[in-house]
Amino acid sequence: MEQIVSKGIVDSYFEKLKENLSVDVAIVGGGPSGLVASYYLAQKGLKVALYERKLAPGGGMWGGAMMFNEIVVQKEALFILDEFHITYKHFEKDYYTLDSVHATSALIYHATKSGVTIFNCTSIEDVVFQDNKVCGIVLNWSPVHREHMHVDPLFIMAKAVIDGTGHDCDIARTLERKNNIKLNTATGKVMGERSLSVDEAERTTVENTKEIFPGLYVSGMASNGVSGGFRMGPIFGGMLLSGKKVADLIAEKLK
Ligand code: 48F
Repeated sequence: MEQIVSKGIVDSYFEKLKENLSVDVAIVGGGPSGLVASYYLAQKGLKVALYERKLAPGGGMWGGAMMFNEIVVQKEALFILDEFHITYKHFEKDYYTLDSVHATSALIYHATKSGVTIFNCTSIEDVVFQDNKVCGIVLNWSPVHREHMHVDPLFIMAKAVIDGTGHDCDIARTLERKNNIKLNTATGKVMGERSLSVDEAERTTVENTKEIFPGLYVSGMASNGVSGGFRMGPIFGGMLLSGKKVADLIAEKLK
């Protein structure tokens, strides 16, 4: 019995890992924008793997605001909530509230159900850079990073990579720091996030969602971090719409 349990887990995990050594799209970060992007890409028949450094994907969505587990979404993004069968209620004007735990778990459930493979406890520390293009990611276990262990990583090849790492825009920063290149931003560099301005930030999150270097796209708060946009706090319509936009851009490119 003990051997069956261990063998079942080891065999099926390694099968999953081997199947995903090369993917169409590798998504770094399991926040709302990354999860929504993964779902729409998988729905279009693409092979998608999502890497999350924490135990649970969901990023900044579980906690609502100040741990009040409710979030706000505006009318424009309701079609995405409907697609994920998420329940919401009207609050005021064009704004709706929803339970953040219900919403986050629904994003994860429908992403995986549509064929996305999620690798949790996995940190992406670099990209594969060939012919002046991002063509994969460099990964290791999160505890290896946390303990500063001197252990070499492995690589996953991908036709497109999404930096969905939130406020840190970790992948874009690493790419810029290591390679003396120009990003597709106003300064050619990671411009850094600005202070809070909800309306402006919600709009620019979607506008700033784009390919910032051949092979590397940004979504969600990483888009604003890279292009110098504002932060917005616990309103999530922009994050969801950004995930949908980056999926559409990549699907069009890979067609
Ligand atoms: O920050 P996060 O939720 O990303 P998002 O999709 O959404 C932002 C909102 O949650 C919120 C906001 C409001 O509207 O401003 O912050 O832009 O999730 C990013 C995820 O990426 C993971 C991190 O643990 C988090 O779950 N992550 C960050 N760096 C890495 C990573 C990395 N190098 N490798 C793997 N995962």
